[in-house]
Amino acid sequence: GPDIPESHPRYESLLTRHRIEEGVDLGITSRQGLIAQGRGEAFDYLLGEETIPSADDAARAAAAHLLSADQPVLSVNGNVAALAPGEMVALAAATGADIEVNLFNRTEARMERIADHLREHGAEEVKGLNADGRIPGLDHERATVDADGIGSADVVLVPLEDGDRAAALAEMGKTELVIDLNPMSRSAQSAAVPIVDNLIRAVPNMTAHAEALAGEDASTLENIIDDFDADAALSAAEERIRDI
Ligand code: PTJ
Repeated sequence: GPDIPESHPRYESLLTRHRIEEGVDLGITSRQGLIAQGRGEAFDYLLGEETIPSADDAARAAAAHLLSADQPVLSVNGNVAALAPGEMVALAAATGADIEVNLFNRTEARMERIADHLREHGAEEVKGLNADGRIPGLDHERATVDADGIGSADVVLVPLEDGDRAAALAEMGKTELVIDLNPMSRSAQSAAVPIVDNLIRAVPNMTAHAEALAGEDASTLENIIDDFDADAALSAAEERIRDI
């Protein structure tokens, strides 16, 4: 692993960078993923590198959505696989969701490496390799999904999603949960639940909320979902960024 002293003021950020670099070396993360990470870090810095209260509310609402869903799916790309593979497996276990590899720059080699990587981190079934479904309104490669995965899901978690695909999934009527550090990104704007937080913090936080809510009845979950206001969450994040 990296030789970074834990006392370093930017320990977490350096560790995260190392994971992304390693992801590229392993053929899991795309080179564009490095750029995406840099963009995310800038927003994280402006947010104070912490989970702000509105993002915690969003993580709880997202957990309630996953627990209430008929067919929830967690989408994993090259950045997510490098940064939080075990954490995604834990979230899937806590919510009963499926995991599907879904890439912006799709190559068979990267699909398979990511699926293997997830299995090494405890995933039992990894979807995405059948590629027998389509998201309407996108070009062939970017539209490809599994028919029995994202294709028929009612609730989808799309962390770090590209804006076009986020909009196309919302257009299909799916309830979209997005993790994105940029509250002004089109993905965050098209989400039913935008979680403006670092993936590294947001995924374990969602799992903790899901575990805490596991025994609740359907109407309690429904109230949590109804009380969540996406526009207010985006405004709160933007205010936090501007006020620093
Ligand atoms: O592996 P692939 O081929 O599916 O490609 C994945 C990336 C992320 C490279 C691809 O989807 C892409 O290019 O995404 P964008 O358009 O750069 O958008 C990524 C968004 O995620 C940006 O709004 C970033 O601010 C945000 N982001 C980056 N790192 C993090 C993040 N949000 C939360 N946590 C992060 N660690």
